[in-house]
Amino acid sequence: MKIIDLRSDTVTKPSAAMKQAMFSAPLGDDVFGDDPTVNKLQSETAKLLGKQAGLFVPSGTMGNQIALKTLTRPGDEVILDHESHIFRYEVAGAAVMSGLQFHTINGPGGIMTAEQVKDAIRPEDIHQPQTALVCLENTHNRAGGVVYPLSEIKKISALCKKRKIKMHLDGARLWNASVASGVSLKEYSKYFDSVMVCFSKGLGCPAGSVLVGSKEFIEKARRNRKMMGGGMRQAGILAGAGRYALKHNLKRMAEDHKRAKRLAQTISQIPKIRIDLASVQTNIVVFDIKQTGMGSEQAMEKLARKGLWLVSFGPTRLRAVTHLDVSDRDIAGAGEILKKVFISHK
Ligand code: TLP
Repeated sequence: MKIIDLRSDTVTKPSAAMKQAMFSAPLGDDVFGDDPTVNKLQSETAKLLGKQAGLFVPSGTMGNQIALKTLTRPGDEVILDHESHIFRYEVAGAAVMSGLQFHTINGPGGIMTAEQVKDAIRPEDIHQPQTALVCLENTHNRAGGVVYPLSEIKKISALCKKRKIKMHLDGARLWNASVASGVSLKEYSKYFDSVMVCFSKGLGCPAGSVLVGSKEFIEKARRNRKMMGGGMRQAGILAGAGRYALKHNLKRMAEDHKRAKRLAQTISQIPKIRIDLASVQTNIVVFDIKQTGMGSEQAMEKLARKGLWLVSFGPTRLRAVTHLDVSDRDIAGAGEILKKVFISHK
């Protein structure tokens, strides 16, 4: 049976051309700083995002955790959305590795407003922790891949500058935000002290993320990367995939976004499924099946039996993600399977 795998954009496999780029990448020992392919990917990414320097890391999670550690001191407080990846999916790493306390905000549709951030900043008071950092996520995964409005980012940045609070961007899918909105990567990054971008999601690489910021920030981050065990040796074999992806897989993301919209349209026509079409702005489709009487686990099992793989985003919420390895035909097929499972279900 053919499987249509929409669990995540992390499931893509490197294409033959990407593998060729990996095989032929010049290599060196990156802990000594002399892998030429890693060095190129770091500087190319930093340039794209308008920052002084970059650091190649094995995963998005490690990139976020290094940024948190580098920008704070133990006992500091970090403001972030209650549905953010850093809060939900990073195994409390910031508490364990950096001694941080999280102050979560329920941002409407994943978007914390400047007003909410302002209310969450701690006053000068010896009883209270110090607010050191605000983290945003763009696109916002659990909110359905929504693009963070630039106007709100600007307001939060102005507030943080005034209060001397640093800002980090989880930009695992910043590429998608930029392709969808037309706002440049540089413009989005300008308001942050550090930005993490992933190569292993919509760009189709097997692994790797890059953290960017000032030279001084990256020097400190390099030490923290070593401490966390993320100093890799001939990592150019992975960075080679990243360099290939920047050239060939960035602009085509608009296709993934079109396919996600098409899938969302089909889902919106299935009675009893709730989907907010306005939230489908990039490559992620989140929908609620509560009224069908089925739970996520049961639905995923039924869908999988017919060849469609999704993930659960809650007891009655499911997520589908389009990516490089998904075709128009797959999207049509996924729509048919969803209709069969949810319309014939009593
Ligand atoms: N997200 C994964 C899962 O962990 C949920 C996915 O399938 O979407 N930031 C954001 C916004 C992410 O969505 C992810 C991965 C990460 C960071 C972490 O990246 P990795 O998996 O490379 O550690």
